[in-house]
Amino acid sequence: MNLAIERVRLTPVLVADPPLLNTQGVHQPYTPRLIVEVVTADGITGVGETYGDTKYLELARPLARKVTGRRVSDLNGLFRDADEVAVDASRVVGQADVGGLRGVQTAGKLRLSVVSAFEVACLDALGKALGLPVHALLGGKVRDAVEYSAYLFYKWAGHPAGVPSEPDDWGAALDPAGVVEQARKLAGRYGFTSFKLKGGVFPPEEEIAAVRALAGAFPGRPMRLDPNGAWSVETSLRVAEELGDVLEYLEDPALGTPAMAEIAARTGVPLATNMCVTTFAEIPEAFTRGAVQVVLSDHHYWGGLRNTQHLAAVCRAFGVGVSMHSNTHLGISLAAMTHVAATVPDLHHACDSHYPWQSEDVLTERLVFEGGRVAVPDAPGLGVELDRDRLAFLHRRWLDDDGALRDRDDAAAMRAADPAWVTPSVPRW
Ligand code: GKR
Ligand code: MG
Repeated sequence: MNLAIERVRLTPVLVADPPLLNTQGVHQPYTPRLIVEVVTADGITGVGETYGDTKYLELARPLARKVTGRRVSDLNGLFRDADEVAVDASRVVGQADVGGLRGVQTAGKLRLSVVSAFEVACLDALGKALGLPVHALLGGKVRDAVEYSAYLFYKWAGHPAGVPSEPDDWGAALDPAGVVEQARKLAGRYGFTSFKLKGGVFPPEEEIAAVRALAGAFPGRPMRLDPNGAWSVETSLRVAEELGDVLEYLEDPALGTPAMAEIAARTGVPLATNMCVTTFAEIPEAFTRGAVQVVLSDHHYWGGLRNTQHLAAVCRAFGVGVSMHSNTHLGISLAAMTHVAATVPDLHHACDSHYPWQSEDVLTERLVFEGGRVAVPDAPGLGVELDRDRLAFLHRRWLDDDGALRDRDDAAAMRAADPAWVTPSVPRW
């Protein structure tokens, strides 16, 4: 068996995305993702996926050259290669994470976000070579299906007039009734039984009313509200007080570990984050200050599936819960999330996924939610197959773009509807 990587294919794509609102603006009509394929000397292809903005692509190209010849089983070597790839400092120093709302930006985190797709692709190839599913390479699944929550967004019916986009059938959701209707559709189509509302869009009173309406429509079901750090400490405490009886957790109510620690000290409502703990370096302060009770891992920026397992082990040691964050993604990443989530014993919260919002994919068969769960694939590798025609189609869209959409910018997308829009300063309320 020759497991050496003979070549790496990088395919940036633009994927249709509905007009989902967040505190910085609105999703672009098409969002960039990067598909990574590693091909072994034996002709086995493994696939991975990560963020597709220019800064990720710029780093993926030299890494692709560097890993050629390395065996897909040599994951430690792969990470050493990534450490040696230079990062353009202008890509990380002092730049706000405009589109992603994913916490600090460091060179290390950028590298991890890129190498994670290579790691997943290597595991996929290795699994195919050995006839084993990825979860088996990670130690074996402890569950047969992984639970996901309904990820609710305030949303327009469509992108602004004149902006090229794909239509969607979800309708608008701009008030409590609209949010409940969206939740009913998501629950009806996919069987979700817990609900997360992306907040930070409207004044807190309106978002409190929406969560109350959800709790009324789905009594006893876990609810989450995530304003991406848009609130002050006092506002966060007020929301916690008003929704404490229905919230499973409040997610990133305010920005930064000190603010989160203060809120945590003054409320019994658990706090979750994918913003103040996004790297191992941020753990000591946050955990010793009791700032967060649940860390939402994202295998892309935490650096892959094994690092996600390491994070889960650290969380376990500190009695902190772990679950999963999501950003716009395709089926390759959903499969990767599902494999690793299946191996984490202490996963007690349904994971996030944007996948229901993605009408397009690069797979021959979409992954399926049943009863809010994705069955853990037992086929070799990730258990997914690339649809080359779809990949080519979405890549062609990326090639044809004049550059306007290749770097996700939710504030710029918002300006198509509101030319005066600027990214709100935080705390917004
Ligand atoms: O997709 O608009 C969005 C989200 O706000 C996303 O960018 C966040 O990273 O979903 C994420 C979160 O939980 O903060
Ligand atoms: Mg979040």
